[in-house]
Amino acid sequence: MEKFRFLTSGESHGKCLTAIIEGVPAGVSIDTDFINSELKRRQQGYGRGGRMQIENDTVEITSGVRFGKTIGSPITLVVKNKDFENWQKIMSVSPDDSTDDKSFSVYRPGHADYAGSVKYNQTDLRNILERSSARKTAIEVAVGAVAKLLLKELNIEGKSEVLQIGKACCPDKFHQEIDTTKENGDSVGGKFVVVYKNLPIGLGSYVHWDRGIDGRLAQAVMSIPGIKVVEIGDNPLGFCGSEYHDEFALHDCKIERQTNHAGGIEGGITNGQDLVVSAVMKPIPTMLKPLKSVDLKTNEEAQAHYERSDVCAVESCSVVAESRIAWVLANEILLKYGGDCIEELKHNYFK
Ligand code: EPS
Repeated sequence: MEKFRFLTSGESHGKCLTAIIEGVPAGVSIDTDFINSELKRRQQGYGRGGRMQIENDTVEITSGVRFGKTIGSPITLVVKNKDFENWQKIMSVSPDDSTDDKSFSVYRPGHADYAGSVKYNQTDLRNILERSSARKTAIEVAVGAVAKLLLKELNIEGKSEVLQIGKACCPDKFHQEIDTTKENGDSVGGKFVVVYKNLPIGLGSYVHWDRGIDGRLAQAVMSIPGIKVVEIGDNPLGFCGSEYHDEFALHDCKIERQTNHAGGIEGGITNGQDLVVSAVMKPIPTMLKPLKSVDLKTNEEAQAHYERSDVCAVESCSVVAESRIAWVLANEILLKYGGDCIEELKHNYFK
């Protein structure tokens, strides 16, 4: 069930990225500077490639907001691709501009190239790269920032932290790990955690398989490009029940817990503890050190395609995950508490 809906469009080197959001109550304060600061956070992180020197992502809001507040109508967000200036002919809509420049036909193992080209019957892998690119997460972060602004009205905030890059588990080793990887012409992934505090008890449900908030969060985070593992709370593998489950105690007649192995969800429902979601991002499949592959045009073995890319994007990915989680939480809050305007939502929420 969705209260909030959004669709995005846009290719990595196309003119712009666009989102239309429906379902945000009227009266939510929209701070454009905040959205832009989230976009900036996503662009940062050690190990990003040359593209991030070109882009300076900022949002343009073209509908749904008036004098700094939502008015209940669909909100349209646009983030321009500055790099489009260099790609106008290559990404042209017109058949008259058709060119092989920047087309490629050797699959990158681990990328969407192979399965995407078979699925969509494309021989120019550029047509797969452009939308499968993580560039689209820029507009998703803008959408997530709107969800975060709604959550802020209810005093709910989240943050993320990188836990591991490659084999390095200690933050002061992260840069060195990325530098070494880059020198080797390779790429590297890692692990991050997102924590949201001050959530109400009762978001999600156990009554149907698709109502569990853990499942919804897992889907939202797993579908970020490059994510291969999502965990809620501590990985229970190897724990006994008596070690893993979070015992209840009474303190001044209030229920308290000393541990939060469950990560804030029991039975597919938020339980009032901090929500803890962690995820593992695989190494980016575009590498200077090419892997063995096949050229779909010649049907001969070849070295995988390389073009400008990132060595590591784990920090950016953690910002994207914060946004996706904000979206899921905002949707669940609207499902539970309802409200066509912020006053109605706050009345229902705080009563
Ligand atoms: C990406 C390739 C790189 C990344 C890009 C994702 O872009 P380019 O091919 O233009 O150098 O920088 O990420 C972004 C553009 C971004 O905004 O995050 C890919 O192929 O997935």
